[in-house]
Amino acid sequence: MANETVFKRYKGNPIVTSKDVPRANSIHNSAIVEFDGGYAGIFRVDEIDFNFTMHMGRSKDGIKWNIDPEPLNMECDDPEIPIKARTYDPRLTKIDDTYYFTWCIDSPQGPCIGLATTKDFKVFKQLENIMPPANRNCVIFPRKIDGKFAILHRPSDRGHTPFGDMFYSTSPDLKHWGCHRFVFGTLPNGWQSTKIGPGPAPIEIDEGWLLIYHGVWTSCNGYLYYAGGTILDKDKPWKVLYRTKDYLLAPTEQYERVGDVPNVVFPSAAVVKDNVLRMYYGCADTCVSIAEAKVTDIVDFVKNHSY
Ligand code: BMA
Repeated sequence: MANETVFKRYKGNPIVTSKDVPRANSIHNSAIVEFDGGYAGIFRVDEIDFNFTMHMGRSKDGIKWNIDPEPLNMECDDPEIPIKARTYDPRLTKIDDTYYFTWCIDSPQGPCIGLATTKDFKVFKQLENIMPPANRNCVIFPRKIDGKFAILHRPSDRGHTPFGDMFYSTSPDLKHWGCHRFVFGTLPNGWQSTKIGPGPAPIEIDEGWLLIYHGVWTSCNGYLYYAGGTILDKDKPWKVLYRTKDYLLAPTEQYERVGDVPNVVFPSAAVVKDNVLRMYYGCADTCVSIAEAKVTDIVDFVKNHSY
């Protein structure tokens, strides 16, 4: 396939389309983890009335999915926390026996970041929102760092955000977030020149944290989304050790080129098994696909194709 650098696309892509949920206009940018001998997913479903909802999905092999026709329900002890608005772009992280789930909420004051936990993918407990508006991308690290929960996130605006840098923040209790550190921003003249944002939960490797992120550039016809890679310092993850000059994946296939938002690959989940990383990514805001690469090959690529 065209322009493959380190990732190889699955021949059966896309693996999830609007056919998988009755009221779906499109299903894309979704979160997937290994769970209970198989896989669990929280799928972004843009419905036919253009409400954006999140639906639970289950799969034995991570490729063929059964997705609930109805959006998932969350419990919350404080009625002031849930905001009735469109929800989208979930990310999932496992810490110990709990799955932490962040997503974007189109609140009346602008996009903000929600947080919920689940242990069984049946009961979801919504907690305090992690970030107030405007912030559109957030993912939690898979373990505490220096004794605190840690996130990467991307402050934004109320619209389609023609800018965007990545920040690191920590919390002792998932309620109070601070110690904000700039991680990295855009770079001129290329696929990551308009904005960047965190993708799947960072993966711990010997050298630090491997983070797959999205980078966006603006052509005369609008935004194009690419996947890039970076290695962050293990103890101080706001320090960037390597960052790709060449992209890891670009929209080149028909299902990435053509859709509701053309020319988008949006990495949103990664499952690692036996040194193979399977990346789940949204395609053209229309469907979900997968691509695989050895973790060691991705790390080598990031190191050897960096600034
Ligand atoms: C994300 C979302 C989408 C958007 C997409 C590209 O940040 O906000 O609505 O179209 O980027 O997949």
